[in-house]
Amino acid sequence: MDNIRTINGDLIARDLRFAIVASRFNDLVVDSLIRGAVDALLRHGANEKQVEIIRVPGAFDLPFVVRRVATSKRYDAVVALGAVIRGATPHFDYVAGQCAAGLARVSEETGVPVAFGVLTTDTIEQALERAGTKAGNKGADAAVVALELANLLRRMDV
Ligand code: INI
Repeated sequence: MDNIRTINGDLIARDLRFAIVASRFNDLVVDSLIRGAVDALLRHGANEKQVEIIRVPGAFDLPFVVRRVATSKRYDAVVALGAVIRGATPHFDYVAGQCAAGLARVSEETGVPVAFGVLTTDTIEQALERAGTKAGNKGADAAVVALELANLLRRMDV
């Protein structure tokens, strides 16, 4: 193991630029995810000029806008934030499924890291637990992943 070259992305924001693309739907939850993401980036050395926040109506609308953001060449990584909360109909499955699949596709096809910070929960309580209360803040977690992936890409020579 000692002789095997290992490449890791570090967690230093340096001169990297980040877009946080976040939905307004369930904004009580999503606003906390945004606060967590911004706080994580700033605490890892970013300044406020390195971060931009773009709001979209709902989680279903994230992939469309994230694709435009990712192809703009203005950002090293994207943090996609939202909250899809199950209701009485199958609507949840369409919104959550298309959102997750669309974001994965954008990341793969553009080569720009897109961290998935979209909560998919059965209840509002479960969402709030993951937005800065007892289960942490998934917005902050996604921001750290975006940071690591952006640094990893810079370090990889492929
Ligand atoms: N959008 C969400 O972000 N979360 C939800 O829970 C949600 N539900 O349940 O309907 C939701 N719907 C709106 C959707 O994302 C789009 O904005 C809409 O369909 C227009 O494209």
